[in-house]
Amino acid sequence: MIEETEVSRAIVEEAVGDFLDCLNVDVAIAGGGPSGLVAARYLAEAGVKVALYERKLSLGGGMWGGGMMYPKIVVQEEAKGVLDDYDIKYRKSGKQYVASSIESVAKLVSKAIDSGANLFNCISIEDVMIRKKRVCGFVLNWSAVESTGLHVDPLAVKSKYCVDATGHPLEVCAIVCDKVGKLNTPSGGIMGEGSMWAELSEKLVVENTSEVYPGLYVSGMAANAVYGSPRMGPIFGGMLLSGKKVAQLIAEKL
Ligand code: 48H
Repeated sequence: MIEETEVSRAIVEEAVGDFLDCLNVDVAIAGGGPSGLVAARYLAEAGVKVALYERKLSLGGGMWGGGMMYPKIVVQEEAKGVLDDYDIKYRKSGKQYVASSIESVAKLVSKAIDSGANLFNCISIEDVMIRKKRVCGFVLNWSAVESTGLHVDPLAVKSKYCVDATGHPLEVCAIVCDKVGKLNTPSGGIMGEGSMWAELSEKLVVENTSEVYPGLYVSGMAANAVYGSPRMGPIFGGMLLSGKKVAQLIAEKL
């Protein structure tokens, strides 16, 4: 027999337990697109306690839509090993590889979960905490609060390192830049995303994956947007490699 109030209790108790378990983590990631999901998986596999917060109902970010909603992504030779590591099927097409965007998202999410990373959806990062000139956690709220514009105060989680994996709008870097005025970029600020140049962009997104303020790393499209590098269209190798790199950089420091 199913008792409705027992269903309610089970859901609330479990969900609150998961939230409480992540009040203090090693790494908190903003954004559950490909770079954030890959970072979460490799960090968790390295024994790091990681929590990822995604604003939307579904994780996967801009990967679902492939190229102009044709549900395919392209990955270059350098990142083929990451596809293999996720058991994502692909076909060679010219010099590159093509995979299903839907299968890719499903497997990125699945492997992140299997690795032990804690994934939260429907939560938006709306601010950061900074102590002694170092980012030390996220301030978060339900996305529904954000989208309805209700005046509801947020809650906070602490972490040794934070990652901005919020994609094009690079939201966390923008907040930090606004609060402290200076990032570790050539201009000291957010340099803005350049127009499309796939080959250069794919190289730079990995190079740009770095600590942009003490305690705050940037990965994926946000890394190119903060450093003024170009966009690349539906090529996702750089996102996968950037997620892997940010995980390695942080794991080495912990
Ligand atoms: C919580 C947030 C917040 C917030 C945003 O856009 P994404 O897919 O980002 P990446 O860098 O992993 O991948 C980029 C790729 O999808 C892409 O856009 C490419 C390759 N573009 C090339 C081109 O030329 O256009 O995912 C970011 C995620 C999204 O799911 C957002 O909903 C989420 O972050 N997010 N989550 N709190 N404040 N802001």
